[in-house]
Amino acid sequence: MKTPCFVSLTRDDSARWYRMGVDNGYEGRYPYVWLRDNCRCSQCYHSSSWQRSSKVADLDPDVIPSSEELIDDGRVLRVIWPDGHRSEFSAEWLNRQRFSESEKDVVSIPELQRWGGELNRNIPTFVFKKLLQDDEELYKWLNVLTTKGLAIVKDAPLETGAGQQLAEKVAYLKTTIYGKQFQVSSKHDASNLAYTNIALGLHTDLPYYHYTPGIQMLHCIVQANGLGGENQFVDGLNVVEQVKTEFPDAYKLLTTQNVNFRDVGDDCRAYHIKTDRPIIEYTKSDEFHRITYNDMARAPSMTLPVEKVTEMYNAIKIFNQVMYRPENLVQHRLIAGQIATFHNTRVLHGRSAFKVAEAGRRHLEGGYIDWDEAHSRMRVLREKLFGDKHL
Ligand code: OGA
Ligand code: NM2
Ligand code: ZN
Ligand code: ZN
Repeated sequence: MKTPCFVSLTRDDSARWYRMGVDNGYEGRYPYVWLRDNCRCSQCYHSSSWQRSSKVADLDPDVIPSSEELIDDGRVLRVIWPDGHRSEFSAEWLNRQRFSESEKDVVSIPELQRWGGELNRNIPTFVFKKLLQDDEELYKWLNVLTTKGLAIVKDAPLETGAGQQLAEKVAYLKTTIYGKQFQVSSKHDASNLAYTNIALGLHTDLPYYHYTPGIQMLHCIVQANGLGGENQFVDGLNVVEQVKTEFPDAYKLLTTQNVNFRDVGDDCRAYHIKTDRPIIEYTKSDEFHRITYNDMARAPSMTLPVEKVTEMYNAIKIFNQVMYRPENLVQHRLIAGQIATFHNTRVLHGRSAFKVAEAGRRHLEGGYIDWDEAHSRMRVLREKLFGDKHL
């Protein structure tokens, strides 16, 4: 692609910005203060850290440049400031900085793909070894987790540590009160219902954390040799859309009223964690943010006004019924060597009760990765694979 050049430059001192035309047809407005704040000279910008070294204390928000010129055949804008300081900006760089017209970050605000029962026997699948060896494959897997929120990784070794290997291709495992990685098997005096053979209804993990983990991995090392132990998955986004159109009153409660979650006990250490928030959360700009749903960990104490309790339970029940509609549900019985990987705060997961015969047992190893680091890895991979650049 040809490097862009400026073809026009006009001052607007009352608005305090330049209007600049680029030879690709784009016309942008570049506020003076923003240009001054983003001077890339070595006094203002520390290039090896990609960080600003100038300070707002020295910045005049109303600054008006003394003069400006296009140099290098329009490829560079040079600005002289009232104190004599000089800044140079390449057209290529300014062309990518388009303020409100900036393209959305494809990594953190992707086109979300809703799904339902059609993923039965059709869950996107990746091969463990390939993910460790091939960056393009790694990007594809992370991209599926970002857009759909569910993927199976198959052919992993039948021993603990596979999840950690995968996590370390992205970043690292997130440690929680259940440890860096955790062993899901039936235990005496279980610290969590997950560590029994009882069914787990559809849920998101660690709803009682403010910093709930973003991605979950469940690596099947041994599946139950008796009946049961299947997993269920549902696209929470799909559920939210159905609740929104069919049950607007319930939707309103679920998006506005906080629900309390808590976890008390002793695992790696004694703990008592709690928080409260709405089951459905959207961002200020109306982007889907997250779902928090977990019957096991809903707290007995409720911050909700007592008058609202019964209608809240009705709303929760509606959410639950929509989740379990057969057309929304995906069932999958993991086989040893498969790792279920999913967006923990979008895709709800559950498990059927199970039985083991004789000396059998069921053993999954679990671990979490956070989205900040997964997104970071995706951006770095995009730079490498597709030539994406940062500003
Ligand atoms: C969990 C969980 C599912 C399973 O440990 O949080 O949901 O299949 N486990 O045991
Ligand atoms: N474990 C598996 O959020 C939960 O309590 C579900 C989490 C114990 C880490 C289980
Ligand atoms: Zn400077
Ligand atoms: Zn779980």
